[in-house]
Amino acid sequence: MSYKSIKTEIHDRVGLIRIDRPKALNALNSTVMSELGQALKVFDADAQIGAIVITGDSRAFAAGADIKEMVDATAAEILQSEPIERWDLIREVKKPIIAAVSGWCLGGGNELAMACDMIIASETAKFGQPEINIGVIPGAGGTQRLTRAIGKALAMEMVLNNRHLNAEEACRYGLVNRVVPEEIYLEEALKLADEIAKRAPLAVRMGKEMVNQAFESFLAGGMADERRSFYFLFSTEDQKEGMRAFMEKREAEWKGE
Ligand code: DAK
Repeated sequence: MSYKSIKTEIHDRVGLIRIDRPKALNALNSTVMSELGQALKVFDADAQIGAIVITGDSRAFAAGADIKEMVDATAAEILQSEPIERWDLIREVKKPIIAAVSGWCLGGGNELAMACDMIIASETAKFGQPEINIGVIPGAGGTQRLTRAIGKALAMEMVLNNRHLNAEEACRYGLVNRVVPEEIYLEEALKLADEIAKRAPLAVRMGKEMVNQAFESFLAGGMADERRSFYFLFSTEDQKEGMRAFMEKREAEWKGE
């Protein structure tokens, strides 16, 4: 299968997906989200594949959803847009997914990494939920999974004041599994995926499902509420101003309306 904005490879029993929009710091536009969904489905259905790795490049895992694509969206359009289904699809994948993260891991990028089952970070990884800078909030788990992973105090700072975590902090606070030098972060993720892929497939599947159940009880309600708040913000002037200011490379002027 050939894709436009991602690349896929098979390493023995591991399926690798690389997000491939380096000029836009791998911002997750609808093509990426749609292709990511397709690739995950293909690997999940392939009996030869036992685990999946998602990565970007050394500069960015992904700097968030594509702001240029969202700037003029209305609340109704965002609510009806097909990529929402893609954000949900990752939760349906039965095989373990490891995010191999280097560089920027922001907004929707961090939400994508957190939707994976484990995160291997390079020393240069930087995690954040900067949506507040552009007049919105996280819309794909950034207020929910993040809070569960690192606790309320830090999650508040990240969501309300764009506090970033460096790789060492992200590891200390439980967001990532481990931090390794940039030269080997992908290799390390592939190695971990390969080890898991060789284990008893049904036990791995049940193990993933059960750990997620422990982590995600009550998550669905929280995700739905988060998404409604996110949609609502697309009916505000501040969302338009925030996203336009990003594109025009200037400071936003907030009106609170
Ligand atoms: N979208 C589009 N383009 C982006 C981008 C993004 N998120 N991030 C970076 N780029 C582009 C820049 O515009 C620039 O393009 P050109 O100007 O060269 O054409 C290029 O990538 C390189 O970026 P910079 O020149 O800005 O690079 P710097 O090293 O100076 O800065 C940075 C790196 C990561 C600090 C900066 O690029 C930045 O602040 N980026 C935006 C980060 C951000 O705000 N991310 C959150 C986006 S909102 C949904 C659920 C969830 C979401 C959406 C929908 N549904 C359920 C429907 C998620 C929303 C978000 O993620």
